[in-house]
Amino acid sequence: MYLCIFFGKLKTSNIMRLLQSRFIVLILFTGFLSLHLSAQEGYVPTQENLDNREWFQDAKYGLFVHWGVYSIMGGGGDQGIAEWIMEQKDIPIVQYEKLPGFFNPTRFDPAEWVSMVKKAGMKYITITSKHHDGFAMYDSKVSDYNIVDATPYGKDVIGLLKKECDKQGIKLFFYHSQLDWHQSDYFPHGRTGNGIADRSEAGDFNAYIDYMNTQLSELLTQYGEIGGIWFDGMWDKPDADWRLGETYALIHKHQPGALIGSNHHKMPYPGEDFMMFERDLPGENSMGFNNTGISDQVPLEMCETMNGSWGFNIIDQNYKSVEMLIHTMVRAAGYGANFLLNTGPMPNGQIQPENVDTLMAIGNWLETYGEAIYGSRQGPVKPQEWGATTVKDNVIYVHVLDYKGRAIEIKGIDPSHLRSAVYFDDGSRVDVKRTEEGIHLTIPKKKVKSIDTIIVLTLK
Ligand code: JFZ
Repeated sequence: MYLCIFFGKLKTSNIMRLLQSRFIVLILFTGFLSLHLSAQEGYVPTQENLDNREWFQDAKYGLFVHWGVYSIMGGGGDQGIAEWIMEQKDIPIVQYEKLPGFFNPTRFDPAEWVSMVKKAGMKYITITSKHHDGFAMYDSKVSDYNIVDATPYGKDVIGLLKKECDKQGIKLFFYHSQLDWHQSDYFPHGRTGNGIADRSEAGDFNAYIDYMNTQLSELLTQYGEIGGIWFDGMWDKPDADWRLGETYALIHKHQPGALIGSNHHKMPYPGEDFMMFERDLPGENSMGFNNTGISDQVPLEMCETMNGSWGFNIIDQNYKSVEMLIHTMVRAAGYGANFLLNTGPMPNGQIQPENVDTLMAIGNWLETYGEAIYGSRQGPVKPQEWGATTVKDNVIYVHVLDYKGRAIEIKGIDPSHLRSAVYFDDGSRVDVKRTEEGIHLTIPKKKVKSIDTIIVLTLK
């Protein structure tokens, strides 16, 4: 791109002459270099990676897990996001380092977790391997600040979970924080964590990136094939040289099939295999930080909390209803996006019972209606107030989530191309009217379902 813009301004006859100038060569070279360093330029996904992207889009629904030594604090009595407690309460590193000593999740039962995930209708898990507090929830050799070396529990929960996932056919992704409030080489500091009194006052950011890349290599080599890496935290130092190209190449070298995504709230950089939206439907920017467009190059995913926190919060009872969460999942599917629903396990290793109930209820719904979600892609009509559409082969699923009594308009469908239009529930025929631009669907009151009235349009 740099080259195109540069050359675009010059006549070709002048280019060779200009190139003879070493100065220009130097400029071009630095241009290449900074592009190279900013992302994995020229990245071409392998066939395996492309297949995994298809798998990912078919999967549609996964469990996000925020679990770390912060879980012990349970949000500290505040309503906020509990995994940020170190920074919210400005807990000095030396004090925070006491937490691993109390982390003993004796009730952690990976088989129970994964069975729950399966019953919930979820196809993958994305778990925090390291959050912003810098504590590795797995067996890391490059730092003792990890679950095996620093906790009385002493077991690698990531490894145990991975084994169980393999057994039960669930893919495992790792959330990995680039931001690190604990590592001394994470310097200069970024936008956050500046109230933590004993953070280092000098450090070598390049050494930090080396450390992070080594930890990533551990995650990519110790546990067999993983689903991918979910990055977060670059936004803390937007202008730093994160050496993304190197990190992404390293991941794709170790595991060409692994999908990389990053929560940087920008359009995907070269080397990234999916785009994510945090607590927002793609393109809707209700949070104020998702103001980029929607990529049509890579799969999409949105993540959402069940209450207001990612990590376990002992006081936050503000749970979203089953209906609300299903609606979000359906609307996400209507954008072609996956739904990654979060739980923050308790410090004893169990999942909050309230969350289990919610997950089971959604799983129940999916048992009946999953056909209209799994394996689907974005339908012909973008999500509207009334609902969303998904499509699979020659079938369009019209998900009516909020029927106001007005006809539902589906543009671009000629009634003569319709083989049938029926209710998902009982196969009875739906009232279809031809309009100038497509069709109108009207639903009698008695056919309206409380969560989602699904109409199945089969094309010839
Ligand atoms: C991030 C994490 O900070 C959070 O703890 C959680 O893991 C979530 C899934 O991802 O959330 C963000 C992302 C970006 C900003 C703040 C929080 N930001 O841009 O300030």
